Amino acid sequence: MPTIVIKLGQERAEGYINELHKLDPDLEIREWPEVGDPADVDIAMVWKMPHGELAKFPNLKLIMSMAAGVDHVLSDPQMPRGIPLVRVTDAHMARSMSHWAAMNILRLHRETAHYDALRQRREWPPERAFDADAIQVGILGLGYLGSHVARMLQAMGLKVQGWSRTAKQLDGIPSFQGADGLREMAASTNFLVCLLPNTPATVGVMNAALFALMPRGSYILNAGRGAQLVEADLTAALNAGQIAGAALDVFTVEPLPEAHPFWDDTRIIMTPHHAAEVHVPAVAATFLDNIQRCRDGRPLQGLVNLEAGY
Ligand code: NDP
Ligand code: OXD
Repeated sequence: MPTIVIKLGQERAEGYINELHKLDPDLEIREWPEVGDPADVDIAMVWKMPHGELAKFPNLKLIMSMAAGVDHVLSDPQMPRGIPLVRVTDAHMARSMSHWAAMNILRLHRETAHYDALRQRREWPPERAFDADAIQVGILGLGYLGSHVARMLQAMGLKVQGWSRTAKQLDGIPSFQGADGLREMAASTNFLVCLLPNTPATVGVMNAALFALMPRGSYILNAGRGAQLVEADLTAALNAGQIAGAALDVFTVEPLPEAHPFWDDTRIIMTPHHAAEVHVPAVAATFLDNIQRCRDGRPLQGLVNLEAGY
């Protein structure tokens, strides 16, 4: 039987532990930092494990990220090398990310913050029309989540295009690659949705130069990682009217520091890294399946390409 060490950010991991024990009551699961003898541990299930801790398990055979993103593991300078890393790919998560994107595109398009403010003042504004056909979504990252989001937005009747490292064949969704492709897509996108992984190549991808290519009065949505947005460039673009509003779920520093200017900026809709939720029973079942696969030497689900960094 494998021994699993589990660490779920700031939270207790009992939800996962219960689900794993429902599936296999014999599993030995130790919640960090109560790890016992580190030499017993062969599987690590982690979200935001403090750096340096994974290196303390000499017999580790598999690392499982309890998130879709793996930057929390790969940024650990002491991450043990040569051990497979798998991540969450969960249909429930993809659906809830799609809801986050749809909700915020519509909130920004329909200017709900403005109408909420009018309501507070008991003001009944003059009639006006909102043209849904004017929405052109561009998604940065057409991977597991980005492609689900693209299809859901398309099913809502929105025009959608996307940018990724490799070309995609998604019916009715133009696919762009490379620096030229990004510029071309930005020029015809007024709702830019970021669902990229955090890698050296994606840091700062949403910056003043990119905003300047977009039509005036465009919107930015980020549920990828905070590092992909140059936050000061967003504020400057909002002040200049180049960008009309934003919806952010991820930030350079999380939790967002109390003194951060975004807190008071009503042009920015904020959610606290809650865009997508996982379905714990489904994810626990996939993790258990991966443990079995690892033991049998079969291909793993959600295997991360360590070279690409996602
Ligand atoms: P995937 O690995 O399935 O998709 C990543 C996509 O980004 C792929 O299409 C990939 O291209 C593209 N990409 C990567 N690097 C580049 C690059 N340099 N240039 C252009 N495109 C690039 O990941 P997921 O869709 O599952 O998740 C994406 C990210 O979403 C996660 O890494 C995480 O940071 C974030 N996330 C945030 C959550 C939240 O609650 N806010 C929840 C879950 C995830 P290609 O297809 O060609 O490889
Ligand atoms: C993430 C997640 O990667 O919540 O942010 O899965």
